[in-house]
Amino acid sequence: MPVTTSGKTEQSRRLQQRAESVIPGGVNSPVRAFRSVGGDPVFIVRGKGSRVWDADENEYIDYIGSWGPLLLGHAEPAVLDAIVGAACNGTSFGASTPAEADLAELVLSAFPHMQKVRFVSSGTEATMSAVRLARAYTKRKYIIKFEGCYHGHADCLLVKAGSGVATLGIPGSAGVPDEFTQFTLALPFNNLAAVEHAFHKFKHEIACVIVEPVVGNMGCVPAADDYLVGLRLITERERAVLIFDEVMTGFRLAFGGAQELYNIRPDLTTMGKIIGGGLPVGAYGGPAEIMDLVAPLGPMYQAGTLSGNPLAMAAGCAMLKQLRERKGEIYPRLEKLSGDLVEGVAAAAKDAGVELTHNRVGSMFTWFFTPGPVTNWDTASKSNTEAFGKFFRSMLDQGIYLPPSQYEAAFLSAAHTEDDIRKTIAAAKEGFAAVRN
Ligand code: KE4
Repeated sequence: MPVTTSGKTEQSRRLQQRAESVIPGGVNSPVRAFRSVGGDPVFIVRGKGSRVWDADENEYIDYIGSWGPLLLGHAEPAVLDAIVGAACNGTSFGASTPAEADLAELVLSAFPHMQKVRFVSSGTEATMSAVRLARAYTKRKYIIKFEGCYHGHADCLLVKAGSGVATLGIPGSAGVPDEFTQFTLALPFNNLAAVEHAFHKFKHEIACVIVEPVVGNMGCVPAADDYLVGLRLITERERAVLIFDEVMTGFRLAFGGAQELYNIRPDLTTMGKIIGGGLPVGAYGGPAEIMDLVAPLGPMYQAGTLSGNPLAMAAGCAMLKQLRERKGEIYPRLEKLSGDLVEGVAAAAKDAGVELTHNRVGSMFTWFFTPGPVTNWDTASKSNTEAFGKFFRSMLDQGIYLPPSQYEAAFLSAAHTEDDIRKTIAAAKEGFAAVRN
């Protein structure tokens, strides 16, 4: 199916001006503002499969996929049917519904290390709650996170964070008193010696280590060999909680997420994105020994008006049932198509004489405008973001919608086709020419 772009942007520009008058920056999440790539944000009006259309009727091959949730592509029929069916019975009750245990059982079937799971409405809520739970369980104060990793915008985690914080080049956030982050240790990713040093210095005071097992939020950065095993061994020895933040990787890298792919058992797992099928769902889970500390069973409080919302549960169940039934087809296809795409674009960069390195795990990937290798924030942040901006805008003009930041992962869906990949590689050749000029 051809990608049709009118090149017009008047409607999106008009909508942006209107939005800016009533919403900070005209956006409800900063990365959508295109601040690091320049130009006007596009306003999307609909999506289907691998494609989205903006207010000026430009069509795009979409590699954002709502920042990860849409592993099956936009407007997946089974998910839509589930949402409509649930909505006909009402939208929210503030009471327990059968669908919550339906989704919980589906999640636990894919993550056997988890005995119980609690649903919330965002990844931020999931990680914030998991850190609170780790502190309650260990009765310790300090937490370890890694530079360039992003775990949502809870105060204690907005330290040297990736994603939109890195995109905007801000150290953390205004409004977070030093006292709120004094117990947060931000260490370099892929460096076990730094973790050992921290545990030596703060012996018996560190509640948890929270990590993206494959980082998406400084761009895609895989863990070095034995790094995750190292974190597991150190946290077991030190009796600290290991939290795998699988908000992005859960159900994306495998049906059982990164912990299946790398065969590592974390203590707690946080999730989001895919488990909501595009509706607001987050989750945190782990062994009953830890999870039973969560109110009303235990003293660790966490709550939410729309937690377990019936429409979100229905969408999540439909999504995960599709993945469970089709995983033998979906994950190998994602691996093949993603590999063809990432290698094809990298070859185009080489032909154009543009310095580029690429990281990919399954269907999440990033092309970094730096010679590389990119293994942590220090190396990722050496990327030429001006060159990335030129490439992004050229690709957008050609109907290819990449994440509007060098420090974000791009995503492929099961709805993408070989023809989408061919078109994207062809567009990249022009994109690299734009970078050269
Ligand atoms: P949310 O609160 O945005 O649902 O989830 C926070 C979060 C937690 N953990 C990981 C690993 C995440 O990637 C995220 C959110 N991801 C970003 C994309 N890099 C969301 C996009 C945005 O901020 O608009």
